[in-house]
Amino acid sequence: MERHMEAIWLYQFRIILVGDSTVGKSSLLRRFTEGRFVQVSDPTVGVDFFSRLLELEPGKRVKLQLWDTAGQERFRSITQSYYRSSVGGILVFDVTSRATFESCPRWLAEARMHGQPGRPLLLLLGHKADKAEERQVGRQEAEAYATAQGLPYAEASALSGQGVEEAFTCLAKEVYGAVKAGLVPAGGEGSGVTCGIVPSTVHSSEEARAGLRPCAC
Ligand SMILES: Nc1nc2c(ncn2[C@@H]2O[C@H](COP(=O)(O)OP(=O)(O)OP(=O)(O)O)[C@@H](O)[C@H]2O)c(=O)[nH]1
Ligand SMILES: [Mg+2]
Repeated sequence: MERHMEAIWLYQFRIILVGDSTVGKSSLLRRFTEGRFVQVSDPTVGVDFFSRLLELEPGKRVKLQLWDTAGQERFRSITQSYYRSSVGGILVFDVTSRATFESCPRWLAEARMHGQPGRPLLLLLGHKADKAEERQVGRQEAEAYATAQGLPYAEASALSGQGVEEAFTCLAKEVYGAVKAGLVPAGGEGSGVTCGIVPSTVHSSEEARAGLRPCAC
């Protein structure tokens, strides 16, 4: 019974992670979905997939379908094809590498060009915040850039775990708010939002399994 209840979520959001190679996208996703840091991380080839449930308000859970893209230039065309069906995204740079911050306008332009109008909703993330002495990009500067672009800003470290939960929660709440406000279509073809099962209306695990209850939207 408990296992089936675990599967209940209100919405599923398709989220894409982008940013230069080695900024730590895969490490961040491993920390968020597996709760651990893996020291040696190979460059992502093409695209990888992770998922996790997140409780945004008591009893209101969403499932995040997380697409980990490759930062290497040769995979750009593959990455581009994922913007269209994503409702949210995290644009990651490494706070100890100025070059990765300077690439952000290019990533942003690409997301805006290949996504649907107004989507994906993006969050800018300054990563590897544990390496304070090696910083090349200050928090204020990054925050100012994010604000100018209309994006929320967060900092995190996959190594220490600092700020990781908060960053994903912040983005998921942005998306949830947009869905509730009707700014993003829920359940439409390629919208990046799938309607799930409303926990309060599920009466038995059989119904939950069969997906017999109405959609939340
Ligand atoms: N100090 C520190 N190092 C990190 C952190 N996250 C990742 N790294 C290291 O950064 C390197 C690159 O990490 P990845 O997660 O593979 O980077 P990526 O963005 O997925 O790279 P691509 O798949 O090529 O796009 C690895 O050596 C990680 O161990 C962090 O939070 N702090
Ligand atoms: Mg990777």
